Amino acid sequence: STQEKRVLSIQSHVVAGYVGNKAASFPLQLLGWEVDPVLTVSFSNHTASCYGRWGGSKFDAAHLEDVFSALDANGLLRQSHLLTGYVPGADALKVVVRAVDRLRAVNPALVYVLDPVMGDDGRIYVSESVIPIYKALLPRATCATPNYFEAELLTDVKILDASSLQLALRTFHERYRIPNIVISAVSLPVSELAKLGFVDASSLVDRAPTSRMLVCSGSTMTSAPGEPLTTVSFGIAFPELAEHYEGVGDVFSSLVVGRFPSSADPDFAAHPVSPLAHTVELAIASLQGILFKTRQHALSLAKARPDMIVPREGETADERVRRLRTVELRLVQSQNEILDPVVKYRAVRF
Ligand code: PXL
Repeated sequence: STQEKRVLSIQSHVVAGYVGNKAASFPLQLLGWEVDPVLTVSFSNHTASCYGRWGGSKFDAAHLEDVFSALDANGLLRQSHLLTGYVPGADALKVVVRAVDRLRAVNPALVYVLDPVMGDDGRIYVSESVIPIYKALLPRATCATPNYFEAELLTDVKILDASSLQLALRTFHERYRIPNIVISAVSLPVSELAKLGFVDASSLVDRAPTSRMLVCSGSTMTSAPGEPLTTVSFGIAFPELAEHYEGVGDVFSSLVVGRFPSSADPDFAAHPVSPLAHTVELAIASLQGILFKTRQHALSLAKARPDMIVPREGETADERVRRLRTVELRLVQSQNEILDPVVKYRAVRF
């Protein structure tokens, strides 16, 4: 029998810091989930350039195959939910495809949240040969959570404005028959937000006025297979932070799994936009809380550790900023924000 509220999470491991399974496990466990982590790599730290280097290895396809076949033989592939993230090689990702099919065979009601982790802001950090395999995986997923760059790679739609964002959401449903899609964040000028139905976009900016906002958007297919496509889609707009932290997307996809619509919970059916919109409002609210805590910590570190902000000899301005980027997400310190998020940014139906 299937085990409820148990998630198989196929992602990276890092010793120091919070990306991949290190970022996903704690929020999920705090929300009451059993987490079965499968590690795709075991590294010292994340691979973004701010650390200079990383140590450790990727696990190859044979290793993953061995892990999955032992789990299967022992009756341990009975999870209710599946989350996949950073899988940097094509052969390893092909093994994941077979694991998905095996999990679905055991549990036809499997909820699979696919985070097609490939890169960010124009930079790919996995082998490009994973792209066609993600395209083959998407029709097997219940929901995908690409960032805007990954959404562009998978839809061939360049997301520049309100209409291209809506086209990208629709293309996911049309091309991959995926029932739910969440594009985690697209940076749009405030003028584009009005076109998406945000009443007074400037009123959403609660910090220094800016001409750009981030929009997290989602869409659920409401038509039956074979019928003309109908969807309910939405966006949530929030101010963009100046700085960048690694692992934000991994925490986000873990919260989408952890808060995924459940027919047992009446709050989802009662949401004015859609069950998925309720999920994403809660996930964004938790992340905003985590980012606030992380930002406070970064600022106090910069004060207490002037070496992090005082220029070193021969160092460029970019290198100096990168030293601050080694600040990791404050997950352990953000338990209230994860458990009891305060929803400030609401979903608007497109
Ligand atoms: O956050 C994505 C991610 C996951 N896993 C590893 C990474 C990164 C991003 O840099 O390095 C190992």
